[in-house]
Amino acid sequence: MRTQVCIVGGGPSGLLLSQLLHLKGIDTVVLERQSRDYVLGRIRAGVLEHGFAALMREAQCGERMDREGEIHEGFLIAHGGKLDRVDLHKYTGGSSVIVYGQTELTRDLYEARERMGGKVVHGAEGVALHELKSGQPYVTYRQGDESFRIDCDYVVGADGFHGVSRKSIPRDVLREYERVYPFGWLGVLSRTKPVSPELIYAKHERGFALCSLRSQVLSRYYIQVPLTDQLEDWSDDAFWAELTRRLPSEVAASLVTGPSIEKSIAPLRSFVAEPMRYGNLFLAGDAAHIVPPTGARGLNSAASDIYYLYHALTDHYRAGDDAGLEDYSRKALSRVWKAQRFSWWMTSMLHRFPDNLPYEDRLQDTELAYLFSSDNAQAALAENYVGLPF
Ligand code: RFL
Ligand code: PHB
Repeated sequence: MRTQVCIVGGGPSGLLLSQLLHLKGIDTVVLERQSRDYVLGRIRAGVLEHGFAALMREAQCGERMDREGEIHEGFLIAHGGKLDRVDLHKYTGGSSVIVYGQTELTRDLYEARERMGGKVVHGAEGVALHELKSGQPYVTYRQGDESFRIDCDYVVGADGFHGVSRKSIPRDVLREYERVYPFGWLGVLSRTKPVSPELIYAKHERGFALCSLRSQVLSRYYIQVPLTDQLEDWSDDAFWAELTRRLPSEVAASLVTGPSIEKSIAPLRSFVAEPMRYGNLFLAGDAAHIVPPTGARGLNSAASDIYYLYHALTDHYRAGDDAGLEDYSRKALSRVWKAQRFSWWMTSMLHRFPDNLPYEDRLQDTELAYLFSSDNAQAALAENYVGLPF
């Protein structure tokens, strides 16, 4: 098989790039290890920046997002018995975020790829990248008993944190920066009315909690848990009881509980791999960087990579201009690090750190006290939360 751009990974990054390039007449093949149902079963992000939404529309995949997604002009932070609101709209000159689940967005991308005859291979096993430094890279994989080879101009590694693409870059070229947090998030999806029309991030002495949603009938809640906790340790009843303890009483009083539809534990990690290009391989999304979910930046950071890569590849194929490809890693990383900083800051401010000195606990409280006493501090939070420009 031959294609122009071989994309490893059929998550949101890979599918969005494939769809955007297709509309510019650039041929791609997407290789995904899992089945479509498996990918759609992973409950992840819920908050989208407008830059991401604009890219979905450009990819002709924004219709359902615009119909069913909710515009959120602010969110709440519960701390020290108070419930304060961050007014995104006021502090960003009228901007906001869109609440629309990653599952739905990925479904829209799959459907668009199918409608336009895009080639997405599921169940691609043993994907391996070859000759990345030569002008003739190729990718091999197995499907069942059969082996395949795809010759291409470029390989895009959009295969997430555990993918093979980043690992194909020699150790002496790649530099990795990492911070692993001493806790995870236990998440529950339930078919219940959300406790609040806007998201609530709650700092509590027992640990962080987040009240989020997918729609007015579908709620998504998280609580901070120790890394040693297992899913089996958490019955639905135990989850609701702990969430209730961590919310202000007036919020807890209106919490509607119900059976969990999905329950999972995600460890929290900050990670960046540099550079994001090696020869004819370009990394994008979680394959190159991970943030703790506290600032809702993960998927949005992936979107900015895709934006840069989409324009760089279009300039290459349409105008013979390689400036965008040459500058991709630098440009992408400059925005990636800002999302890292913001996610680290939100995480540090809102979680309970078991090894904190009492001094550090007081600083954490002071960070919040300062935030809600300063318009400038709230404006800084707001401009990062709605997304820095691409
Ligand atoms: P993905 O989604 O991990 O997709 C990568 C795909 O590659 C496939 N793959 C392979 N395919 C072929 N060969 C191989 N060797 C392969 N290895 C892997 C995988 O099966 C998979 O389908 O990466 P992508 O596309 O870069 O997308 C990134 C996002 O998924 C991620 O950043 C977000 O979900 C992070 N995130 C959030 N981001 C936000 O912007 N806003 C949020 O509100 C938000 N909430 C979250 C989150 C992530 C969470 N978890 C579980 C980590 C909440 C949570 C709980
Ligand atoms: C979610 O709805 O899954 C979600 C929302 C906001 C975050 C993280 C996750 O910061």
